Amino acid sequence: MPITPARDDVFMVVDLQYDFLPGGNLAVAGGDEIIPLVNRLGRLFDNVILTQDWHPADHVSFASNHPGATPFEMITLPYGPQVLWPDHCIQGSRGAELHDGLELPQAQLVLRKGYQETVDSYSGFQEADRRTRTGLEGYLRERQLRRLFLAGLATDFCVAWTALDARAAGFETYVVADATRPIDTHGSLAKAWADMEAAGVRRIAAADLA
Ligand code: VGL
Ligand code: ZN
Repeated sequence: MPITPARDDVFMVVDLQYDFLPGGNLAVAGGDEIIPLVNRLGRLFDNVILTQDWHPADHVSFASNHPGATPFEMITLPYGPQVLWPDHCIQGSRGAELHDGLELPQAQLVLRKGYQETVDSYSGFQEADRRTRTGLEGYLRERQLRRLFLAGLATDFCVAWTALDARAAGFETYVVADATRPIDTHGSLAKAWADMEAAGVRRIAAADLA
């Protein structure tokens, strides 16, 4: 039985920005392949929201801001472990723009995250300090949206953290696996799927939606 999106369901498209696509500063392999699928899925939903990674140039997650560090190294920050990344999604830069090929004209919210210099934010719901809220939960509740369907980049970071926080907030949460692509560093992909499964996130394929 296909899953048919209802009026109170929402399709959430995570970080489909140039820096995460081939040619970008933190390119996710095959990231561009999901765009046609995301566009097709988007047409099934009345409600679409987008997230946009949005960092200041001096962001704590950039290896370039830690003398001697190299990208993909792990460090410990006051709020816990942090992967250091190449500079990416700098506010106002081309790499931070949403991909032009996205055809989601009905999208209702673009939620920017990771804008605080000292805290990363993979999740659309809360920052990596695990306490600063973005307002997304309140937005979804005020609009009485019920089930979340997630696609975008990257499976094991922004998609997974958003899905886990959606579950923690009590939303029925689906990840459309083939409409995502992973970074996979330090075992992040296997851990992300294990954590999502344990939290009750449902893993589906685009073909399950109609
Ligand atoms: C992401 C690493 C750093 C993501 C964002 O969108 O998954 N990954 N910033
Ligand atoms: Zn980022």
